Amino acid sequence: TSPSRRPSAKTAAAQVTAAKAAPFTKAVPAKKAGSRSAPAAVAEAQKRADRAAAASAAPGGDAKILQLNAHRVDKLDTTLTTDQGIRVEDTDNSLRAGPRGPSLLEDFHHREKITRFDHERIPERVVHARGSGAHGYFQPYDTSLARYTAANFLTDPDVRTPVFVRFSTVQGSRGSTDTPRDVRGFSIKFYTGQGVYDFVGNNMPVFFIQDGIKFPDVIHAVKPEPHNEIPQAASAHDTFWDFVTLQPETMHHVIWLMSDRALPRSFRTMQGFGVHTFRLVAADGTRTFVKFHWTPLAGVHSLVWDEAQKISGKDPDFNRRDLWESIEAGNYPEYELGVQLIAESDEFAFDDIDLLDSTKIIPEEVVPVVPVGRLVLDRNPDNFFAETEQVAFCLQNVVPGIDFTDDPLLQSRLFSYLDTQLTRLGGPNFAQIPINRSLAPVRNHQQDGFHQHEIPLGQANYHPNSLGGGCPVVPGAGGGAFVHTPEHVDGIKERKRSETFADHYSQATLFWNSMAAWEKQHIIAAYRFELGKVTRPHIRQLMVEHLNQIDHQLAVAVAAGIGVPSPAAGPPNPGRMSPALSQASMPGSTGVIGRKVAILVADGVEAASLETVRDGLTAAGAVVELLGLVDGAVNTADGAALPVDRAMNTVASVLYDAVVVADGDAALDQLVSDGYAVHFVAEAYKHAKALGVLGVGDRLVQAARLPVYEASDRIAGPASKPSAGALDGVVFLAPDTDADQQFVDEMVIAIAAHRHYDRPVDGIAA
Ligand code: HDE
Repeated sequence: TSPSRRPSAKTAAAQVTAAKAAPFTKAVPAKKAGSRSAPAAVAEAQKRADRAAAASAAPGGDAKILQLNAHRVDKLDTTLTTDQGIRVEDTDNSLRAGPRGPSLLEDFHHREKITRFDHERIPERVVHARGSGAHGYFQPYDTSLARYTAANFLTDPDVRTPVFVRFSTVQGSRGSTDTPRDVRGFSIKFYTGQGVYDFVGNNMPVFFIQDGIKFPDVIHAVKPEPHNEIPQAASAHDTFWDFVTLQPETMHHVIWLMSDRALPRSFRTMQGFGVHTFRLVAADGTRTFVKFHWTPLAGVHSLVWDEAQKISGKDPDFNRRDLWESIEAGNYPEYELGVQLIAESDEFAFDDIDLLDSTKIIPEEVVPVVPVGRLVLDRNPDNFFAETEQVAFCLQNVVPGIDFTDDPLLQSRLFSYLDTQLTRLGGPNFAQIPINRSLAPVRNHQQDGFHQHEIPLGQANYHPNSLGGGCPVVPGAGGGAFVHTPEHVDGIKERKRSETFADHYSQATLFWNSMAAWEKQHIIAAYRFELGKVTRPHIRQLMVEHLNQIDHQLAVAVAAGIGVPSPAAGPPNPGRMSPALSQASMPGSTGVIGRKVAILVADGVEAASLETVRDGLTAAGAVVELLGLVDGAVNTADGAALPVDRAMNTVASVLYDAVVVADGDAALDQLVSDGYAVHFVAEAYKHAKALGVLGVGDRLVQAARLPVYEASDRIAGPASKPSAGALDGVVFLAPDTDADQQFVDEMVIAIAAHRHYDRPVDGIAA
């Protein structure tokens, strides 16, 4: 893909001369490789390579997809063979001495088939084992970052860099549910023309610990307990809270974990963060601290905890399915990259934040997030194992223009990711696995090891050499190489945490203060749930004392729910807020694209309003499904057969973003006497979802004893209800009116708002 970097015969000859002339211990300077190696020419060539690598105009895929195509195998219209290509006679019966006789060892097909099966599994990731992947691309908006970074893929709007993204949960095993209360991973492999850049982030901007040496401890504590391997994918157990209460630096991340951020509605509706402070390095060497933010265009939305738990049973693949189906339907998930930039000279400009402390954010009100580009996910993988399971993210994979900082959490990660792939993927050649392969050429003297796929030519497998023309040439600093930030380092060798890392509570307080009332309620409920599962009273007690350091009201509210005495007044809460932290203050989704809406129907349903609503919501981008009491079709009031998409009992309200009850007296006679249908609307209401009620459909609302009925009664009364109107996300279409389109419009607004948490839901049994 980058012929300009491959030495021609002439260049090679020049290098031989150079190599002979130069002492062998010295790298062959790039400038001897010809005029192309002048820095400007190298940069120009690099730009061309980038554009070529990223050229995505070809139908059928961008450069990465084309590279992967060489490895794709289609079984259609082929004949069954062994791994050696020998055609197989029969794969259903093993070779035996007589039909009832013993199996014969010489049956190589039998042995090969079983052996291959026996070895299908590789070790799952020690954390983030459960994940889902997608292909896509990244494109910067403009050249605005060029002042800060030499990384072309961030600064050239003509470069569309192919990416592979993997989202994950942290705690659970590979087969665990998608919706535990957990952090989500947000990893992106950029196949840039300058080599592979891996972004390995999370959906929360801070981390549990400040020093990587504590990582095994925090992960051991949160994973299933060692004696009985219980509970799976859950933090609500003694070992986690024992660790948390004894390691107060966890407090900030833990309050994020207790918030709705731990329950994303979809991978399409969660943010991503680089967590650490990184560095951008400009072509002239200027360095700038940077924090990376990804913001989804579909809005930042979450589930509620009761719903998340039920989804774990009804559809444990909820997030994975949503990602897959959205991409299949052409509703491509999109995220905007934003950066917080801090001049190197401002490293110590923050009184209360050490940029090297990953348990702290820099509030957006202090340093704004500047949008710089977008990420689009537009293709599902062809094979889960080959791509999503084998993709190997390594934090140390950076390209020129991006560099690390001394954050001690980050520094441990620089070691861990490569190390873990050696076991997980069975040896050092994992970068040759198709999904991990660079688009920029890879040439070095690293060799051999398990699963070597390349056949290196020539005799010289060392540097410096003259036998191989001095190749590969070491391009050096002026030749587009990655150069570690030159930096003066001076210090006493000691095991000591910086005093600037000592504050563990004030940003937890900042987060708490910034929450809307309903977000605070959810956080209190989460602490009560989690600590309610903790069996040791001293751990509950200690946690309440920590919460008291964050906010007294929070501590009192949690204590009241877990049988712990109310604490004495804690330190004063300074009341500082960062509005950008609240999901309530974020821009919601711009519409209902990909939102799932269930319409409940039964025999005798009124077809006209139903069809307007279904077609209107579908046109707005929602995925609308008709649910019958049984599968097949229902007869409309006009006697026509209307196919249903699913039987109600095969799904549940928790799998939808909104529910609409259709019109029709006969249909309602059946729906109100079916407990499943009654439960369906009650549960959707309880989970604060948009609810649409067509005509006499409000009989189901009454049967579910939803307070909205009385409230709307109080406002207008059923007979005088406006022809269409919404109340706390419940949209009515009064009987015998033709405000169907107005109903659709109101419904779109109610669904796009995501949830309606002002409803009085405590008394609803669902
Ligand atoms: Fe990871 N982490 N991590 N981590 N992490 C892994 O690498 C580790 C941390 C994150 O989709 C492992 O390939 C250490 C922070 C994601 O494949 C392992 C420390 C953040 C993924 C590892 C951290 C992350 C991983 C396991 C503390 C957010 C999934 C399998 C020093 C910024 C990547 C693997 C994927 C995976 C180590 C802390 C994010 C063991 C030692 C902070 C998204 O190498």
